[in-house]
Amino acid sequence: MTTPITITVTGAAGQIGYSLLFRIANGDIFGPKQPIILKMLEIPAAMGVLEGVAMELTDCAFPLLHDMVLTDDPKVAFDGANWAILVGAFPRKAGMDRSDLLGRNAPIFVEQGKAINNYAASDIRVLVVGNPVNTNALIAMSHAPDVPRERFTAMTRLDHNRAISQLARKTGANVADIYRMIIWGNHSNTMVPDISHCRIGRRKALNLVGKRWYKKEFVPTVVGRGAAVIKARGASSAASAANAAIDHVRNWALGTRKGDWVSMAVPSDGAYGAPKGVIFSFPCVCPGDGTYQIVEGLKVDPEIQAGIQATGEELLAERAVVADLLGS
Ligand code: NAX
Repeated sequence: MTTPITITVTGAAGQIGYSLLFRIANGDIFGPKQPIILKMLEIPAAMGVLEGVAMELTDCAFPLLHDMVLTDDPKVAFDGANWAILVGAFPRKAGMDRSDLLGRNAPIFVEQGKAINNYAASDIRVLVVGNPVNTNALIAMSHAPDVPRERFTAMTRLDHNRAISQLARKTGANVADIYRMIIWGNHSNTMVPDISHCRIGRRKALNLVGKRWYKKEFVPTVVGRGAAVIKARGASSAASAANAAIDHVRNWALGTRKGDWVSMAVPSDGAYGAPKGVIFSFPCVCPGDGTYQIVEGLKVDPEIQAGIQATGEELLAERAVVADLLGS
């Protein structure tokens, strides 16, 4: 039998967890032949709810779900983990600004970075979903000095998927025919959705939709989509966020499609004028062996370049807020 993959999910009793766990157990990341061990981390107060989620996972009788571990101890949760999806974080409450949220959530990622360093499997790969994702991933990475830095990533895939869907709706194309979308930078209002390299079949997307639509409709819709979902649903995106996490990990593990790339927030090496030493969303190609490469050599429009600069500055400011909490 194939050796099971151990996947740790934090914040497992939350709303994203409730969509994510069932899809992972169903084989939506690694396919129908790969058994899975799910390790689920929660805070003590949410362990009762997590028990209920685990009961439902049991009741699904997923053939691939080899074992489950429910815990409030990061050591137990990350022990032997091959993949970690860090969803658990405190949500932003009324009156909190971004730096309050950073300060509130940073200690979670200090502790989890250390536990990943000390207990995870040697091939551990990490996706951070809990906000503010880029800087939380930076904090965790900085406390896991024995794990190669490129194993820490943060999620801008929901923004990427939202952007593809908006473009598909506008042009009448199928989402599957849209290639080479980019989200640059921070998963925040400064993110830079970029369609200047997008192709729909053989045609350039920008020629089909025009720059005015891109600026006046597309960018505000993509950037404001999270808030629009909250307004409509009374709760933040959950199933679509879980879906994006699955897309991110699946592509990273099994590869991106030929001729295409995906947006992943990864440690910046200064490519495209992004600041070094932050976790920045770039177009990435994954060959299917658990690695990724930032796409090189793209010509960047001056307005997009200015956006890359601004979102990079925001990430540097976030890093400054948590400077005391960064490890090596
Ligand atoms: P919920 O509040 O429903 O669930 C979060 C769960 O995390 C709770 O059950 C809580 O008990 C748990 N938790 C808190 N601290 C923990 C810790 N130290 N260890 C383990 N678990 C812990 O939030 P949910 O809607 O599931 O969202 C989770 C996170 O995803 C939030 O930070 C949210 O802002 C972020 N999102 C990120 C998105 C992205 O595109 N990157 C989009 C969706 C979402 O907004």
